[in-house]
Amino acid sequence: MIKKNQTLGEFIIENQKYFEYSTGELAKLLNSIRLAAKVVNHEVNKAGLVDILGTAGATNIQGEAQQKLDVYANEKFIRMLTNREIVCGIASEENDDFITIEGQHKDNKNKYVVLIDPLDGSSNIDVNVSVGTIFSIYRRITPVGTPVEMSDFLQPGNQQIAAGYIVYGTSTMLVYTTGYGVYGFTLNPPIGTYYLSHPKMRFPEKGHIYSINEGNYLQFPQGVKDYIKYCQAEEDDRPYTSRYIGSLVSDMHRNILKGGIYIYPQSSKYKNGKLRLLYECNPMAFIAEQAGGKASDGYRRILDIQPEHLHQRIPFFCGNKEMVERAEAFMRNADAPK
Ligand code: AHM
Ligand code: MG
Repeated sequence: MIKKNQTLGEFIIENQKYFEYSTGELAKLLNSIRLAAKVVNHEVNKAGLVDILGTAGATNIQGEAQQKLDVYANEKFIRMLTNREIVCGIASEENDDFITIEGQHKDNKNKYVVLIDPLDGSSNIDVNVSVGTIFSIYRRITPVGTPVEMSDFLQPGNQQIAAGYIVYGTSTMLVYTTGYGVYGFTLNPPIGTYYLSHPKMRFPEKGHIYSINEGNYLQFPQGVKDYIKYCQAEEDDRPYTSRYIGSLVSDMHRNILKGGIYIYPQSSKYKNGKLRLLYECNPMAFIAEQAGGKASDGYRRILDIQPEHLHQRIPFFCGNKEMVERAEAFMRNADAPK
């Protein structure tokens, strides 16, 4: 039964019966994510106060400067999941390779792997703009009790068991799905408890927001340019509102609640878009579909794409079903022989 103001802990326990393979492991896993998120939230909140701002000097595998808080969040999530011995492998956007959790206890019978973007949008931290964590959970496909392999991580998104995000915004929220709808919980900071505040999150029937980095307009494919012009036209219920935070979690969260489309397309600069299929697009696509929306690379359903490597990028069109379908139609039209 769904009771508003239920705590996340209660909700996870009460609803694990809906989870096909449940043995309590998934509940424990979600619990660890919730705990790590609290710790990271605390650190993100005081980012302006302590000397933790700025780059850590290292660059991640994509050659981007890593912020200190990325490193911090990465360590916290990995440590929380590793110490509690509830997963058999972790892949993080911040690590070149996946982590095998097997050596420490050879009886590791855990079934789940976690893929995580520990702090997405981190270039926004030093200007006090919301950032987020994105996670995705799969059941391993190699035999339990053996070290995980690459194939456990390179599963199409339609195999996800659960996915979610945490938005460190004006309030901190954890939003997740296990394939039975999307539920949002808001953190009450003094008590440190998340309460169910957004049961059964759904995109509104019609969306009126488009979110895209329009500064790159000239680099976009013709279909995207045409769709932007469609959004801006003074016809029917348009022009739509343009809103772009530049923090995927926040842009998606707002669009689910208010109705809109998020696009990070391929461009002359980013041939395959910028976002990562495994850490960003698949979990967001699962959540979007569970909220009645749609996610596509402009042509194909994101969740049906077979990943080829851990840090693969993919163009991303995600939001209200009708808006994504219209954007896809513009892509097809632009490609059609004239
Ligand atoms: P990150 O994983 O390095 O933080 O990059 C992902 C972020 C998304 O949160 C955001 O939507 C996008 O990059 C913004 O990119 P841009 O500044 O090119 O518009
Ligand atoms: Mg990211």
